Amino acid sequence: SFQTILFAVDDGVATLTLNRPAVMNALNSLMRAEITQALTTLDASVRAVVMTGAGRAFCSGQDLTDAGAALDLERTLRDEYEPMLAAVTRCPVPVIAAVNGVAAGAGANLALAADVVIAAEGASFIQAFTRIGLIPDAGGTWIVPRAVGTARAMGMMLFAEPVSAAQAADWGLIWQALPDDTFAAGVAARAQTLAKGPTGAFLAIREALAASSGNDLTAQLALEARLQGQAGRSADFAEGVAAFLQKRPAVFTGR
Ligand code: T3D
Repeated sequence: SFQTILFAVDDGVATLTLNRPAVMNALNSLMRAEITQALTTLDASVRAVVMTGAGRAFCSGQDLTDAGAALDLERTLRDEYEPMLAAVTRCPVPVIAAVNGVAAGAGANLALAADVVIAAEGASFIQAFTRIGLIPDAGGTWIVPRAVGTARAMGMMLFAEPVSAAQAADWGLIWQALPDDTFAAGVAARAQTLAKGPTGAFLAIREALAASSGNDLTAQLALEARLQGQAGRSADFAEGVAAFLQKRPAVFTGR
């Protein structure tokens, strides 16, 4: 079992809760390792992951009590942050970040690495790094400008101000901001939809969108053809078409 996260599976959905609420779920080495381990050893019954935070924050980023001048940031990023982010972006099932409260520094970028980000209205996203003399890491300089454009990315990063959940949704940084009182139910409903959906198609969509910014249209059409070929050979496609013709809901198995 884990020390810095909670991990529970229910009805096809694994919920990974960052669980150091006294420090706003700051990331230390052990938490990075535990997140990586949990996401790379999922049981076959799991068909969606929800990542969230215990207490009033989602995650406050790097634990600044372990930082100090002695910390080799380059090594930590390569050996600990990169595997953690890869475990999210290459997770074998879709990942929802359920941002229950503030997401700061690497905590913001951990959330933004998920396939779908749903935030409670009281939550905010802070590219906090310049407050301590650093640059955004954990993928922030890749993902944020693609989502919101360079002007907004620069503003967020130079000024390190909180961007509210509503503003983040408006800008296209996240999928949705939900009222605090319907947040948990809204996240659970989305997680069930993903857990009962065509997993292979979901992962192929992730792959296609991730590749799109590095491809020209010709290359992207070729990628779509390859991925759609694969989806077309799935049991879920056969079931989807059969269910449509029989006018009943499809029962997808993720195969
Ligand atoms: O290692 C590397 O390779 C470098 C990687 C860097 C990646 C990064 O993430 S750098 C950015 C690190 N994070 C930050 O700079 C954010 C620091 N935290 C904050 O700015 C604020 O705490 C928040 C905006 C997140 C929340 O503010 P607020 O006012 O709601 O709460 P608070 O009172 O500041 O925090 C509550 C407690 O959590 C407090 O402890 P206390 O006083 O009750 O004992 C605070 O010290 C602690 N805490 C919050 N963030 C961190 C933290 N402790 C350690 N590390 C933290 N990041």
